[in-house]
Amino acid sequence: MKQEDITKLKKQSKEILAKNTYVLKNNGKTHRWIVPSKQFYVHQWNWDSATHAMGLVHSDPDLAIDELRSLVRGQWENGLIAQIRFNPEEKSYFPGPELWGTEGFVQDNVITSGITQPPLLGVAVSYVYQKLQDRKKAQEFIAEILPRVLKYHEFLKKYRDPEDSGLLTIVHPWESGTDNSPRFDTALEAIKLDSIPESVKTLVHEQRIDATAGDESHRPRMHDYYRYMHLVTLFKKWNWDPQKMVAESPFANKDILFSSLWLKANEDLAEVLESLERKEEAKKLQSWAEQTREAIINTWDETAKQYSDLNVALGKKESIKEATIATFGPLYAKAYTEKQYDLLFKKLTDPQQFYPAFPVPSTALASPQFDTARYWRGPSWPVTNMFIVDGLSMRQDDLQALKLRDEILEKTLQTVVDQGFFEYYSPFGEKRKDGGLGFGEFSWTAAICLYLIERYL
Ligand code: 9WN
Repeated sequence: MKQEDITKLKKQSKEILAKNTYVLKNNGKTHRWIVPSKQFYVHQWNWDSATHAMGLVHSDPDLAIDELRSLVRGQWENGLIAQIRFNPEEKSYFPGPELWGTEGFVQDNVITSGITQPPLLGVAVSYVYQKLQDRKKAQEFIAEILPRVLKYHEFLKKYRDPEDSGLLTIVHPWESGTDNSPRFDTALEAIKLDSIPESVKTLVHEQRIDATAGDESHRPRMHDYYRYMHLVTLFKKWNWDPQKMVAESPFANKDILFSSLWLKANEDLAEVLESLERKEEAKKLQSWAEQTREAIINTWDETAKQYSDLNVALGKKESIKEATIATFGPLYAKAYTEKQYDLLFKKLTDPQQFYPAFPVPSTALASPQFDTARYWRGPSWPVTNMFIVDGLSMRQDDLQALKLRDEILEKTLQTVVDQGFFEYYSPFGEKRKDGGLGFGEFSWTAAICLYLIERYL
């Protein structure tokens, strides 16, 4: 990459993150957090924030700390750190705070949604702790944040892996972070549209704004949204009972990507605990990580040559064979046998599946469900590329892996230079008239550029 492009990318990334930062003064305290994009996502999102902090720690460490501090501030009594922490000054996202019925769980005046997102937070906390140059600040940061993150991990282990299998259950596609992925289609179709109350459909019709704020062909379809809101309405009726949500939700998925991030977060946090001489806690997290590693490896499907999610809704146990980006999550967590790695590598570099002009598409090109523009059904995303780049780079003596890493890294950064800071991009590298796909001026695209440049260039 040209040095001038790198310099420009860094400058623009910082500007986008600054522009998307909110400052709120409350009871004499100042709170700051970053929204994903002012064009639509005007609140704070869990796994987005983790990437924001990882990108910012090198250039604005105080903002990186504030970002994580603000996210964990809304932690529930039971340990949940939610998918969305709502911004009291903004009304324009659907479903907004008034639709979740979570007021009873509010801590410190922060209203949140009632579900979670992939647990990248632990990875971010460890990374920020490690990279903070001011070590006194690092110790204060970790003393403040670590108890909350550990409590969140206790929540996830207790409620999302009640059978102690090592694989974590998500109860809503939004919890996967890859919301509209075709790997959820069959499970969602089992929720019959005529079983969804008319009031829910009307609400979606009247209030859904993403498809008008953005391009409808990039967003989920109406029937997906009916089901998304149906699940929210059910959980609200169950007063967000975490046990019931897993046992009785018509959508429950043992998710490979979510579990991979869980594994990586546990290992990274175990290292932090180890360095703090908290050996017993470190051992516990390390053993959770090992258990998950083995469980992920065991989901390998020899025919599809990939890891498989498991539909566990209402007592089912159906292995999901859709070819999506989720199968590369284990690269990031080093959860593979060497034989599996070789097959994964082959899949990743196959131009018919996952290696078009701008890899890595969120759904295999050959899948009948592939769609160039609709979110998580085909487009390439910087966040999943970051996992793959980091995952390949863990293979220290493997020249082939490192070469591929450099190529994906370069293509990711170059695409942002050529098309701007979008939410996602066409895997064929084509540019639309205004740039990439989804919403623009996107924070994690900016943060991931900063992180990748800092780590690899
Ligand atoms: C629902 C904020 C979030 C990301 C998700 C992405 C999208 C929300 C939406 O935006 O999801 O959580 O309304 O579409 O799928 O990964 O965290 O950027």
